[in-house]
Amino acid sequence: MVEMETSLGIEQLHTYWACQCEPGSAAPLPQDVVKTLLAGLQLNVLETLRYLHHQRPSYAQFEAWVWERHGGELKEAALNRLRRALAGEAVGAEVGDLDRVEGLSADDLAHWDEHGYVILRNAISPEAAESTETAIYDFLGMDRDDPESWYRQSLGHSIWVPLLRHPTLVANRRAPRIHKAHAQLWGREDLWVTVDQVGFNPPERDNWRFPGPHLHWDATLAEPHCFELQGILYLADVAEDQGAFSCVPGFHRTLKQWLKSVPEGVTVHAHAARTLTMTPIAAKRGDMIIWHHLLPHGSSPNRAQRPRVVQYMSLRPTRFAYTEEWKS
Ligand SMILES: O=C(O)CCC(=O)C(=O)O
Repeated sequence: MVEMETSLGIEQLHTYWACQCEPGSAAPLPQDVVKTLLAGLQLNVLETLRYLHHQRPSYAQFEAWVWERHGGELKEAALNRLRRALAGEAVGAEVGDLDRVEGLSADDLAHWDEHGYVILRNAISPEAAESTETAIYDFLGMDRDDPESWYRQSLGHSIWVPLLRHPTLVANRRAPRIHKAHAQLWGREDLWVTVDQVGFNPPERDNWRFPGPHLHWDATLAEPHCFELQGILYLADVAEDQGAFSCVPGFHRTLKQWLKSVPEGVTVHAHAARTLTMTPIAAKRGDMIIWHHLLPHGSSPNRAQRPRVVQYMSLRPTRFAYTEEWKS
């Protein structure tokens, strides 16, 4: 058994570290607790796993690394909220009282029920969206108005951009309207925001073809099918042909039945690619699309004139139902 010395005072973080760095020394945490732990400490899942597996740090080194991610600015109040939530206490919204925040309308909620996605208009202000868009161009060393610059930087052949903690990204994660809309959909306010990367999907040209993501699920298809949300924030207007987020609306209601129609010997993904058609979702600068994780979804080729620039984020409560078995 590994001794726990801690300055953050979060027992589950020690367990998480032990499971990654000294396998077999501790019983794994439930998946929802891991997600809450990492989101509550504002850690990105991939960067954390990479650090633990490549560096094999001591627990003290791991805690020091967690502090460094935030320039030492992990606030005691935020840590306390996380400690209390992980101990099973009720906690409120991260961004304070949501009662007077305008969220999704009755029409939005009806759209959600039918289609499994909703556009949260003005999730952040157009000004905030534009500053984030600028931060992403700066990070990439590109000029918004110089198409040649959009293809200069090598990100590998990918639309993902590993920018995680620019102050504008951090501020967007705290947007009250985003927390309110997710609280309405989850039916609770004890939500934790993921620290996800951003996206840059430039117009296709001869030496740059859309690399995906094509139609996929980020959810297990094993039953029971549980509820979870995913989200994308448009940082500039996106037209349908501009690399828009795409999904199969309403599929959360028919997935179970559809799975029965997959022919013997054919994979679910091959059958989906052959038989399902995604709808591209246009929206404005500052709008957020929130979708049910059972909707097959992906991005799409950009056949317009300007790049699509986005920030990804998901909000989840402290504890939630999930299915252990992974089936794709
Ligand atoms: O970037 C997009 O439009 C799609 C994002 C996506 O596929 C995902 O977040 O899983």
